[in-house]
Amino acid sequence: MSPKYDDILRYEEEFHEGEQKFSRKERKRITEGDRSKYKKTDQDQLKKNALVPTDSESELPKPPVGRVLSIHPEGVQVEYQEKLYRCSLKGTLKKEKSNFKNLVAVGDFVQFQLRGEEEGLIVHIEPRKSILSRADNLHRRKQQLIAVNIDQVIITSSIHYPPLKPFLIDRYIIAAQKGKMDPVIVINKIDLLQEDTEEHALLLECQEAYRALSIPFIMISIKTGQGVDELKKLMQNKSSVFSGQSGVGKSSLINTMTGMDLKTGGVVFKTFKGSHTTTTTQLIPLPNGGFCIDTPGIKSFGLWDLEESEIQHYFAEISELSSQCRFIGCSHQTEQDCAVKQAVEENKISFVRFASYSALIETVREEHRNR
Ligand SMILES: Nc1nc2c(ncn2[C@@H]2O[C@H](COP(=O)(O)OP(=O)(O)OP(=O)(O)O)[C@@H](O)[C@H]2O)c(=O)[nH]1
Ligand SMILES: [Mg+2]
Ligand SMILES: [Zn+2]
Repeated sequence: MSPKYDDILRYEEEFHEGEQKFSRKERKRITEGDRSKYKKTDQDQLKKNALVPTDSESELPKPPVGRVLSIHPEGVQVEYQEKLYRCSLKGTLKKEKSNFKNLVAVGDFVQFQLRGEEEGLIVHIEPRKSILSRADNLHRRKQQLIAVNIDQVIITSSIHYPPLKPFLIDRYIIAAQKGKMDPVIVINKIDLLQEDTEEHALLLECQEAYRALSIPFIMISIKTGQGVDELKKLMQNKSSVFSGQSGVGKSSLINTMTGMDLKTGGVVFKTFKGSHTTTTTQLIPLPNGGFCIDTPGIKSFGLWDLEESEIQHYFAEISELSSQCRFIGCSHQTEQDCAVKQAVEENKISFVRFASYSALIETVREEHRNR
């Protein structure tokens, strides 16, 4: 690997939980709602309630289906017909076996039973059409859901504070595609870019590589307004989740897009890292149709359930050439007569993408060794 980007191509830091953990006391408060038995009088009350349509065949009330906007220690915030409900999760849902660390996520469509004017009990989670998740640090075999039922992942990075991390971008692309969403790459704080620097060269290399793969690559700045309209257009009538490290400007961008006033934070002077300003994931309607989701910054992004043989599939420019390698199933690492390594040397494949691919192969092998 060329030493030119050595300083920039670091990507793996310790895991960060992201969302604040619920204390035991808070958890107890959330689950309290589950214990009370569903009384007959409640059923009658529900039938009378205009919110609940009646199924004419069974005469049983059909619970309304709302959407999860955010999740708090006090409960799950569900929106239904422009009204907000504070919901808890039915006990039986918690007992269902799943690969997920969290059962319900922002963007979920949920059936809930009314438990008063503004309260409800979630009894069913509708099937999800897409899932953005990452590996949980403690239980690597479990996924932590970030957001669900969304169209695209806005992979948010910045040019400085924190610096651009192509390895992280590539992990996000895989997570997006695995989870059935389109990736969109946004490089924020472009006003801080200095011409003819190492960062500039890296940025141009990334731009060329991702555009060749037909992945939108938007350079943007909330200070100068560059790229803002381009992103707005891409987000219109779609649901998008902003994800990336702390301090890259996710909340600032959402404020610019929506005219909202989400809290934004500075960067820790000593480390140039963000200060983890956003602490909860939330779904926000867009003024001209569509939704966006703000998420807390992540420190690293572990991919869930990724096999070595699968990795190449996510690097189209690499898999395209592999039929020309001498060995079938060449991993393009130490093998002889490797067409991919040759292409990297000839600058036909981006060196940054290849470095990222190789790092992923190494990570997955390492994980297998530790299993
Ligand atoms: N120079 C410059 N600074 C920006 C830009 N966008 C955001 N910032 C600054 O970057 C800092 C972090 O912005 P936030 O929007 O809080 O970042 P975030 O990604 O939401 O961070 P977390 O909530 O911690 O994950 C703030 O001080 C913003 O003013 C930009 O385009 N240019
Ligand atoms: Mg934020
Ligand atoms: Zn090869």
